[in-house]
Amino acid sequence: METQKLHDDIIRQKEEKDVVILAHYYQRPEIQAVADFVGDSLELSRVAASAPQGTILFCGVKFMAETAKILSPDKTVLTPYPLAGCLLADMAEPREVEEAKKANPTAQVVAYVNVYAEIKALADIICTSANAGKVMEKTEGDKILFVPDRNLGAFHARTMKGKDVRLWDGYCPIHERITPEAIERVQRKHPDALVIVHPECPPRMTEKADFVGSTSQLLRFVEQSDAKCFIVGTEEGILHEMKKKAPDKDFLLPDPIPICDQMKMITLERVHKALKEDIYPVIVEEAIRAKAEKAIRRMLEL
Ligand code: CIZ
Repeated sequence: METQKLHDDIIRQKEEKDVVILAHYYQRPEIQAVADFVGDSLELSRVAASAPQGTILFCGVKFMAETAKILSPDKTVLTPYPLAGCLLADMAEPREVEEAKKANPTAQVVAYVNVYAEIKALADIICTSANAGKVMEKTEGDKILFVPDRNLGAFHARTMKGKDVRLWDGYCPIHERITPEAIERVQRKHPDALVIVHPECPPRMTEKADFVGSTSQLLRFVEQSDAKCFIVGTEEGILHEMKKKAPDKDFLLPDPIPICDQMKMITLERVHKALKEDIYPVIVEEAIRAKAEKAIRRMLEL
């Protein structure tokens, strides 16, 4: 089916079947175009929990759809493609985290939302890239085991006074390649552009950037800034929403362009099929779900 027909059929079906479609900022533009809400993983999970529809079709990677299911256990959460994972989330295995907890019995485990349900269940508290600093600061005790993103953890550990922060050795391979060199190749032709990057980028990049923030913080920044041109150091899908929020501004990407193949596994054809056939339901074992929910709720209470 051609793109326009798929689009129209998805809109018709979701209304007929009373399904809400949620899409992450890193999704393809045509997926964002059929979504009822576009946001970061936590914003979308909150929307999922309060949505009147009984079925949520979550267009994002596995840990995001799982987070929605953890917060909305009584709803059906569907993912258009269950194999869309996260290379960063894959870097923390439950057994390894259990061992690290045993080796650091007094540490509070702060897990970035970019982990699978089993790791969320092992954590004391969850954080997002928008609130990691606040969560770390408010965590009880003076020792933190931060899982799994060493770059996000290091970015906030710098300003953490009196806390011993142990960083897991994980990273997002897409953000890891956003380096000062990747920015400079673009900056040569656009010397006046502001450099704004995600905290998953390596420290030598975040140290040099004009602004560092999560997806929602980057979006707010470009809307409010007086600058007219930005080099955006995060997954390229964000540009779709940036252009909507600030249509009179210019947005450039590092060289090479940061593209997450996992995010891009969600296609219009797969969304169409998922809606038509009511596939694939996200399942999280109840014992794990309940523990993971506790760690997420602790963050929400802060
Ligand atoms: O939590 C999210 O949605 C991700 C992956 C990043 C962000 O900055 O929002």
